[in-house]
Amino acid sequence: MKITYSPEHRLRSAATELSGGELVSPFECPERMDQIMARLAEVGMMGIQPPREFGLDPALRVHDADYLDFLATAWTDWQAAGFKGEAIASSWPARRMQQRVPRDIDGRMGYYAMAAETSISAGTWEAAQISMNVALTAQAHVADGARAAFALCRPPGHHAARDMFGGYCFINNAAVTAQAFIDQGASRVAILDVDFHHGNGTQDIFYHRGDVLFISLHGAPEDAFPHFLGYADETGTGAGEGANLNLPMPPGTPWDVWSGALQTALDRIAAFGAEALVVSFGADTFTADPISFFKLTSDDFTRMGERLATADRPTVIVMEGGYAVSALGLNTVNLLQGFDGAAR
Ligand code: Q9C
Ligand code: ZN
Repeated sequence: MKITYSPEHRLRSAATELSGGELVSPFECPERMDQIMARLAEVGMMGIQPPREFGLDPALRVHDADYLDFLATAWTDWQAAGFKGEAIASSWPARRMQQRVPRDIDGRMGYYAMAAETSISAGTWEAAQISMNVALTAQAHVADGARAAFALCRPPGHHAARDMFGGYCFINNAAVTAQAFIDQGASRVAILDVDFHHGNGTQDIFYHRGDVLFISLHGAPEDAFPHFLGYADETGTGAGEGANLNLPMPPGTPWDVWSGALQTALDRIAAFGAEALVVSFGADTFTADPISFFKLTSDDFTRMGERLATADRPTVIVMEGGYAVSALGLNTVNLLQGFDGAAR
């Protein structure tokens, strides 16, 4: 398994997350990567590659230009407005309101945010671009013939839509990766999202397209963030009809139920005839995750890796969430070892 990583993820070091009416230290923190890097060293998974520079063109293939311009300038504009804290959205173009981009930075924050927990801070935009480069470098390894690669991305990406940030995400690394396969000539690519949360951003980006199959296993929207997308009846539209599959599950879901949904997903990927597989991997399905409600064990992540390998496609695994920080290294590396042990 090729692994790509940059220590420059630390440029994303927000001080605040809005959680339960308080500003808390963010769940999505730099220490997450330290735990994974330490476990990789412990098991002797070495030869970790730094990212190459790809510029902004790959991001522009799945995000709107005005959205990326906003991300590039939001922190500067927020500071120029004289605000003391990190940039946090507080008003939205909600039901029966105008969907027009305001001039004021407070208004633009709300226009481009899909949730308020995620602050924009110094270095966020730089880290998001580096995270995308980490994913694209892994994609290049697989495009060059590697069986699989792991992109140790931070910040994560799957909640980032065509024109929205939130859920700790800014650039959709998995979407950029899938689009890179398409732009290099693949006619069908599958994205399998096994993060606890629904990959609303990835679904949004590919909902109208038949060339990218999106499948998500996640906490049901009635009970879990992002709350407003991820229902089973969202099946795609136009050319994308039938190329979106949501498999929501209730609180307390254990491996024997979750793995049944995984098999449904793998069967669909085989039937679709995907030429490459992008896995949005979050370890927040773990039983001790502080913000999630599935019941997977550390050993279940080994089984998950084994099962993902049975898809038998060139595979890029992209890091998304996982907030039980002290177990994150074990759980993530279990997944990689499970995959490597079963891959042909
Ligand atoms: N009080 C990812 O796993 N809501 N994002 C948190 C906590 C946002 C998760 C509520 C969760 C976002 C990539
Ligand atoms: Zn998640």
